[in-house]
Amino acid sequence: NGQRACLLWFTGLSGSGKSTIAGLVEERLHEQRKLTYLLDGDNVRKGMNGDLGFTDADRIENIRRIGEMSKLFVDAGVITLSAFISPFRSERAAVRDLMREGDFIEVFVDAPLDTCEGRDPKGLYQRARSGEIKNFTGIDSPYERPDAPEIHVVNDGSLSPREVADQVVGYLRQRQFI
Ligand code: GGZ
Repeated sequence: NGQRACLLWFTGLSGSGKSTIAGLVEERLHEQRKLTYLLDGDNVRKGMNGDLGFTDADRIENIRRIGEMSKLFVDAGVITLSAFISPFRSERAAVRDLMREGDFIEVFVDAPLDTCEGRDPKGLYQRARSGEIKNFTGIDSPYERPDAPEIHVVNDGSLSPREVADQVVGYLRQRQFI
């Protein structure tokens, strides 16, 4: 299709808005007739990675497989948006190393833990606080903030999700991906 493909890798806490922002970026890309695919927990953890849970080892394997899968999509010329907590720097770096220089765009969706916990759309933080869910990111499992993401957006409620998504779109324009 002649388009320049890349991998937009959204990382952040549960409830930070990764999937929402990625979905809104995708809408903008579709307006430009771009071919895209959004990978997130809803379509990956239920299927391909249905055998994995949330221990450190399982998260590492989750991200490894998603990285490989994302690379295949990018090879096929698809602008790929992957939205996973991906809490560990080393695993994000490993995905970056799979990709050609410049094709990996790390998007840090930054929202304070308090804000994410306040949103708690699935009630998971509450269950983590009560001890019903173990190894919950931000509660009893670590999140390593990116040191040098290509894009750092703050999604703490001060901007609308649309405005945050358009910051990502602005980067893609500036870099002439779109
Ligand atoms: C973190 C968990 C957990 C634990 C279930 N820790 O906000 P959500 O619900 O819809 O998205 C979260 C999703 C995280 O899966 P990822 O594949 O993105 O994680 S990782 O990159 O770390 O492998 C959350 C839900 O699964 N969830 N249990 N213990 N999030």
